[in-house]
Order: sequence, then C-alpha cells, then structure tokens
Amino acid sequence: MHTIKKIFFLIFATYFEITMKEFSKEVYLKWYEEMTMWRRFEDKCRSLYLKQKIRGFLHLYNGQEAIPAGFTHAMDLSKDSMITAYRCHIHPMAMGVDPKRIMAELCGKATGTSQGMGGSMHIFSKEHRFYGGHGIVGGQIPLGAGIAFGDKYFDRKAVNICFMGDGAVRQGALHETFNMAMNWKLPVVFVCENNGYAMGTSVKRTANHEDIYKLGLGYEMPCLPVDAMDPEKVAEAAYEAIERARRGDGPTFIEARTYRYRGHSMSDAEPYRSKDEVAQYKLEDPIEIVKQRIFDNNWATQEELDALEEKSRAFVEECVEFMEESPYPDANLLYDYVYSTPDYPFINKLENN
Ligand SMILES: Cc1ncc(C[n+]2csc(CCOP(=O)(O)OP(=O)(O)O)c2C)c(N)n1
Ligand SMILES: [Mg+2]
Repeated sequence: MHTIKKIFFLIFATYFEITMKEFSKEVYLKWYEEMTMWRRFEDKCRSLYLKQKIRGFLHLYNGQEAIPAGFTHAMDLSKDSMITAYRCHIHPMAMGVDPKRIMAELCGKATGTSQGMGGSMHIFSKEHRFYGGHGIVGGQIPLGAGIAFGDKYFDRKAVNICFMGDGAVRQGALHETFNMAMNWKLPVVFVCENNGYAMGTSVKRTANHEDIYKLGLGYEMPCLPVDAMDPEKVAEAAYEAIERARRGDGPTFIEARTYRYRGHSMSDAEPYRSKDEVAQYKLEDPIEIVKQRIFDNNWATQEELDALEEKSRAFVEECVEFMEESPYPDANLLYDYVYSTPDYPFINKLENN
C-alpha cells in the first residue's frame, strides 16, 4: 500500500475508532455458551463413533476451542474466510455453519453440508466462506494463499485465515507458499495450531528447536507465538494480523500454542504421552479460563453458567435428533460425484495387460 494511502487509513481508523469489538460481558457469555457446546458436540461425536453411527476417521478438537473463539471475534465474518485441515468440525460452527448440518455430514446423511458425501474430514460451506476440511497434511496451505490471491485480485478487502497443525509446518509447500505470500503481500493469516503432537510425534522430536513461529523469519514475515488457551489473547493477536493483511501489508504467521485433550483420532492408545501431562494442561483449560474471567468480573453466577451449559447440552441433542431424522442420500447420487474420464490412459494400459 502506498504511504499516502496508509496515512489516510490510519487517520480514518483513528477518527472512526475502527478497533476490535471489546471483550464485554456479552462476548464472554457467548464464548462460554459456544465453547461448552463445541466441547459437548465433540464428546457426542465420540459416542456416536463408538455406536458406529460415524464411520471412518474422526479427529476431535477438545482443548483447542479458544482458537476459533478468538479468531472469529477479530474477523469480519461478512467477508473473511477460513480454511483448515481435517480436525474441522468446530471452525465452521464458529463461522456460522449450522451444527445440525455438520452432525448430519458426520453421519453421512443427505442433509449434511456436503450431502453426507464428505464426512468428518471434509466439512465445507461456500455460503459461510469455510473452504474445508482437508485430509492431506499441509495441503490447505497453498490453497489458503490462493484464496487470498483471489481476494486481492478482485479487491474484496477480505482476509483468509489459513490454519494448519504443527505437523503440517514441516511440509515443503509451506515454504513455497510463505515466499509467494510475502512477495505478493497476500491478505492471509497463517496459523499453526501447535497442539504439541502430529499423531504420536511430539514437536520436541520434530526439529532442533520448538519455536515454530520462527519459520516466518526466513521470509521476513511478521511472526509470533500466542497463548492459545486464552481466547482474548488469541483475538488480540488475530486482530493485529488481520488488519495488517486487510490494509495491504501482507501475511502474518501466528503460532497458536494449544493442546489436544483427546487422542489424535479415535484409534489412538496415546503411548507417547503421560496422563499427568494431559492433567497438567487441563489446569489451563480454555473453558475454565473463560469461566474464571466471568466470575472475576461478577458477570454471572454459577447457576447462570449452569443454565448456559444446559442450553448447550440440549442443543447438541437437537443436532443428534436432526441427524437421526434425516435420510441417507439416494444411492444413485454416488455416481454423480465420481470423477471419471472414459479415455484415462493408465486404466486402459492396465486392462490391456
Ligand atoms: C501428506 C500427508 N502425510 C501424512 C499423512 C498422515 N497424517 C494424518 S494426520 C497426521 C499428523 C498431522 O499432525 P498436525 O499437523 O500436528 O495436526 P493435528 O492432528 O495435531 O491437528 C499425519 C502425519 C497425511 N494425511 N498427509
Ligand atoms: Mg498437532
């Protein structure tokens, strides 16, 4: 952005007080209700998986809730977008996608976000600009930059938030993307959700240092770590990065330090960590942090919070009812979504042999 344009923006921003929404009582109560609902939703998925109503893979998000809570507080949900990996049930809910449709998708029902044909790793909503749900580790990193390229090209003044895991940052595609994103000053915020592990491999064992955010330094990309157990800290870091991208100054790389309470997926005996370690992180549970701040400010009583939690519980039950009452997709539809090329050379070659 030209210097004059920048100065004009700063004067405009100061005059009209364009700053992030404040961390009010309403925001904290909303966070409490949402985060307890997200936690219950994931716990319910676990039990539906054990009943074989959810098949295939299932990656739960327990412990990481402060990240979507903080980011959506700082985003402009009327135009900004998100993309992430396969641990993807909660981000779209934070963006406004109906959790009932996500529950239906997880169980392969026709009312699901992808008509039941994507499943747990492929939640998607064009309407809410949530662009997946990607199973290839790191595959979404260049895609996020591509979305930002489109936003810049069409001058939409929108920002893409591109989430990835601590395992994904070891993919070569991250480096190609960081280079291009900085070169073209793309409006994207890269966020590594560092939950300590890539399946059973700890960050400690992955590289010679644990400061993932420093990967931005080689590209002179603004980069920083943030305590991602606290949604307020996440929102502050997110807002600064989003506004930098929006005014044309390019990407930021945020290392959101978090922890996952459940296993990598449903089939994980967790031999790589101790129960003590998990218990230690539960002392800084993001939901408890929100609860404590509500109490510290006398914004609600225990009974009022219990009532919000009950609302969350009842809503998750409604999601399950919606899913149970929904039909499976028509079997014939399967053929509509299989990509096939009649003259695909390799299959012919196999058949000829
Ligand atoms: C290219 C590729 N390699 C390997 C895998 C297998 N795999 C699935 S998840 C995963 C770990 C990724 O961990 P991380 O990026 O930290 O995300 P988290 O599961 O912690 O959210 C691996 C190696 C894959 N899906 N894609
Ligand atoms: Mg991880």
